[in-house]
Amino acid sequence: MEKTYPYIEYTRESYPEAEMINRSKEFYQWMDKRRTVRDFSDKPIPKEVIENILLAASTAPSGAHKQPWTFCVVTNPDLKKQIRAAAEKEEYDSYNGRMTEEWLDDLAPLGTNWEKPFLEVAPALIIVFKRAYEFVDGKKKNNYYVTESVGLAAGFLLAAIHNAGLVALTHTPSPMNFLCKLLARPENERPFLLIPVGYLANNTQVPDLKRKTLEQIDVFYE
Ligand code: IYR
Repeated sequence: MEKTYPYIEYTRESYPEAEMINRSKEFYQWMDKRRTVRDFSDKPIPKEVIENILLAASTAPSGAHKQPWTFCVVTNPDLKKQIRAAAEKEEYDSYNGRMTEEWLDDLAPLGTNWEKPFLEVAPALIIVFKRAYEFVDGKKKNNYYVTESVGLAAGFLLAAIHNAGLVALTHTPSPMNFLCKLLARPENERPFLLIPVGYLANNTQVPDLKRKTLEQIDVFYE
């Protein structure tokens, strides 16, 4: 049995140092414009845009190239309503007893609460599932570094959404098992993130938060 991939030539253009510095800076400044938002317009987004965003997410590296992810895209209003109801039920319990005082204190500046209107307003909800394992010919097959892989794909997904001129929220209703049932997912899939996507609503405000400085995040060993 053939066990290796065929290998193909791969080249990648590189840039003179000055251009590289410029490109890296511009990319950082463009990424820095991405903000998590909770206010979406209900304007629909073209399906082709979502498909391209998912394809971009799926270029992420993954353990043994298993690509252990499934992206469920919910645009159906009835289903969005059911997801909102189920998420709010869990969130209500979380905000009213399940979350620690410290956690609630940490969230207070963001002004979040158990109400999640964006789950109905945003034109699309992308629910990222991690595939704990696969079934191949009726046999269980392992996936590797599943959380790392799916985290990387989710990062690529957020960058692709930003690139399309759309906005997103990385939402983590907790617990989120209700999504397995509502979306009728197979037993090898676990919900990872729920990402509402859409156009930014008019007159949106975001907290004026500051990102860590380079000095706070880097340690160079030269
Ligand atoms: N999942 C809850 C609580 C929440 C938790 C964190 I950490 C946040 O950064 C924001 C919210 C919610 O969605 O409200």
